[in-house]
Parts: sequence; C-alpha cells; structure tokens
Amino acid sequence: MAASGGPRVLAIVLAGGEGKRLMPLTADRAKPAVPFGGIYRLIDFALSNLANSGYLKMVVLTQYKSHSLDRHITTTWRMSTMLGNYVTPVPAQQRVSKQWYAGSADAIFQSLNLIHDDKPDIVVVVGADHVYRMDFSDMVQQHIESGAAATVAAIRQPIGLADQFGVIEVAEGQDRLIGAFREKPSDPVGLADNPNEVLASMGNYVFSADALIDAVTRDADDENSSHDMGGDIVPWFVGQQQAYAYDFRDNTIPGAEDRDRGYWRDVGTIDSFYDAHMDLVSIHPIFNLYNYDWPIMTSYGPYPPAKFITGASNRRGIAINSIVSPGCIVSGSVVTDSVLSPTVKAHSFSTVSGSVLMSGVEIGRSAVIHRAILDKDVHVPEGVSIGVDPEHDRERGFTVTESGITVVGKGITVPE
Ligand code: ADQ
Repeated sequence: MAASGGPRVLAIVLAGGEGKRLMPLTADRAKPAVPFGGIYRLIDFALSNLANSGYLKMVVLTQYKSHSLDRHITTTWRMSTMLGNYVTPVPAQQRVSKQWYAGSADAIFQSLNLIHDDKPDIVVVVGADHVYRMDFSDMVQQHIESGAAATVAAIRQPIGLADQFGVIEVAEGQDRLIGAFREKPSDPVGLADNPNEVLASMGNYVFSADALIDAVTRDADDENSSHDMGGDIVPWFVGQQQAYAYDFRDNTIPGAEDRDRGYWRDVGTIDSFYDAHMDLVSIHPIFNLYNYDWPIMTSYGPYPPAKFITGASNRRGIAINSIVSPGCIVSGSVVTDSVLSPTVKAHSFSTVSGSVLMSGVEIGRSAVIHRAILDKDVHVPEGVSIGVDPEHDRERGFTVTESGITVVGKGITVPE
C-alpha cells in the first residue's frame, strides 16, 4: 500500500483499444469491457490491482465502442463506497484537435490536462486487458530508488509469442537498465539463460510525471511517430538510457499461493481468452479468484443465487469443475469444466463441457455445447450442437479458432 507522505500517484488506465483479435466478442464493446470469469469485465483486474495497491485516483481513457465500458465503470467503480468519485472514465474529447486518439501515447497527450490538474509526482500507466494480480506500489518503489524516468513491468514469455509483445533487452552488465526495446519483433533473440524465452513488456509503466509530459508532448510533434506507448514512448526513454525493467517475479501479493504467484495472461486472442477461463475452472485453479486478501472487485445485477434442479425424467442438473454465477438455473443439464455468467439457463438432457457461456445464454433441451464461447443472450434451441463439428460451425457463420474453439456472437439465435 502507498505509504502516507509517499509520492503523489495518478493512475492512467488505457482502455481505448479495439481488440480486433477478440472478434466477435469485441464487435459491440471495447476489449476492456469484454466479460471474463463469469461476473467480471477485463478492466476489473487492472482497476482492482490499482485500488489494492493503494492508488485510488484513476482515470480511464476510453474511445472505441465505449458505451458498455462507461456503464460498467460508472455502476461498478464510481458508485463504489470505497472509491467514491476517484475512478473517472474519460472519453476522447478532441480537446487538442479534431482527431480521435491516434494511439495510446496520443490518448495521454490529449488528456494531459488531467495530469496538470492533479499534479502527481508519479504516473502509473496500465493496460486494461490482462488477467493478473500485481502490487504496483512495489514497482513504484523500485522506480523511485533507481532514479529512472520510466520503468517497464517485465515478464518472461515463450519466444514464439515475441511478435505479440514489446521485447526488452537488458543492457550488458546491468541488472535492470533497458538497453534495447523492440515492439513486436519478428526476429527475437532469446534470453542468455534460456534461448526459448524473451523478456516481454506487460504494457504497465511507471513514469516520473514531468518526464511523461515531456515525452508525449515531444511525440505529438513527431510526424513519423505512430504515437504508441510501446512503439514510440518506451523506445524513446530507452534511447535516453532512462528506462528500467521491473521484474514481475519480484512482485508479491498478500494471500498468493505458489500456483498463482506470477500469473499473468494477455487475453488478446480468443484462444488465450479461452485458456484463461480454463485456468479458473481447473480443480486447483492456477489463478485463484478466492484470494480475499487481494480481491478482484466488480458488480453485477440484482440476481438470486444459482439453482440446480431435477429436470424432465428426473434428470439431475449438475455442474462439476465449473464456475456458476448468480441467477443461473441448471435444470436436468450436465455442466462440466465451464464458466457460466449470470442468468444462464440450461435445460434437461443438455450437456455443456469446456465452455464459456455469457449472461443470458439459454441452452435448450438435449443441446450439446462443447469447447465453445457463447456471447451474451445467445439462444440455442432444442437438440442443436455447437463445438462438435467445426465445419458445420463455420458454415453457420460462427468463428472457429485454430485450436478448435467455436465462438457464437452476441444475441444470436442459433438456427434449429
Ligand atoms: P498491445 O496490447 O498490442 O501491446 P495496444 O493495442 O496499444 O498495445 O493496447 C495497449 C493498451 O492501450 C490496451 O489496454 C488498449 O485498450 C489501450 N489502447 C490502445 N489504443 C488506445 C487508444 N487509442 N486510446 C486509449 N487506449 C488505447 C501493448 C504494448 C506491448 C506490450 C503488450 C502487453 O505496446 O509492448 O508487450 O501491451 O500485452
């Protein structure tokens, strides 16, 4: 927690990304608003981490399809008694020019008035689309002690994923000073102690406020810049020899257990989004939602408890190795290895396995759902199968990923 009398910290949450690789889940909502884990939205992880770190002043920069995101922030975070009026969603306002945010650095540049108003010493900038727990106060402390202008949170990732991340190379003979930073390189070099891994940026940064103001202002005038935090701002600080890496392995969270220590998932693709859900429902979940010392905060509707009932022909409604949210009714259906968001209904003789069902989904009698993600309010009529025959799923217009996960978009009633 931030010590009283410590630095004045403002948190900026970048929440304007499009999330094209999560289509169709982002057809109608910003990526940080995508539902996750039954009752959460992706942005809840970043905001909870900041709040639990003691950083209660947060501005959330929104832009793309931000309606459901704004509504969630307003109902969940602004109305929270704990956080009062601190968390503020800020839509693109075209204060500086007639342009929308050209990139994440431009989003900060166009919102500099927030920094000028608040006059923080330190600005913590975080993405809004990762599933993890992190105490940012430890990173801020390293930032101050090292004298860095910019500190980048870093985690080891398989080299095969390097083209999805900013890749950090620590300067020779140095512990933490970043010698080179390349955004999404196609020719990554593995780490000296493990050629199969790279050190990836987690997209979370700590800046000295003046240095950040200076950098994004300079960047705004640069016609060759893509105005991106990872692509332009971090490399600029690296060129000035002012950027340090913060090793995520040094981060400790109250109540963390061995299996979920160091857990961090970029859920930018359907397959990684799906895998992160399966991490939750394993018997000993490698990401433990039940750590009340570092709660992930959210809110959902006024739903009654979940109910499991005997359906037709005395068929028992059961769910095993699954998360079942309030308002769900499992009636004579067998649910395994799945995540059910609020108000899902599963009727007799249906089976749901290895699947993620978002709120309002209804599974008709004898339907079969396997390795599928059904977005909000999808209706599956009696006897229909999804996720069993990939070719048939594609013919019906559903997305099927490389690893065979079928995704049905929001509000679709599947043809009988
Ligand atoms: P990406 O996630 O690919 O890589 P980006 O698409 O810019 O980068 O998204 C980063 C964050 O900024 C997301 O939370 C997104 O919602 C937000 N964002 C994007 N454009 C925005 C805009 N115009 N306005 C407001 N917010 C915006 C980044 C880093 C990499 C790092 C990975 C880690 O660039 O270096 O490795 O995150 O996942």
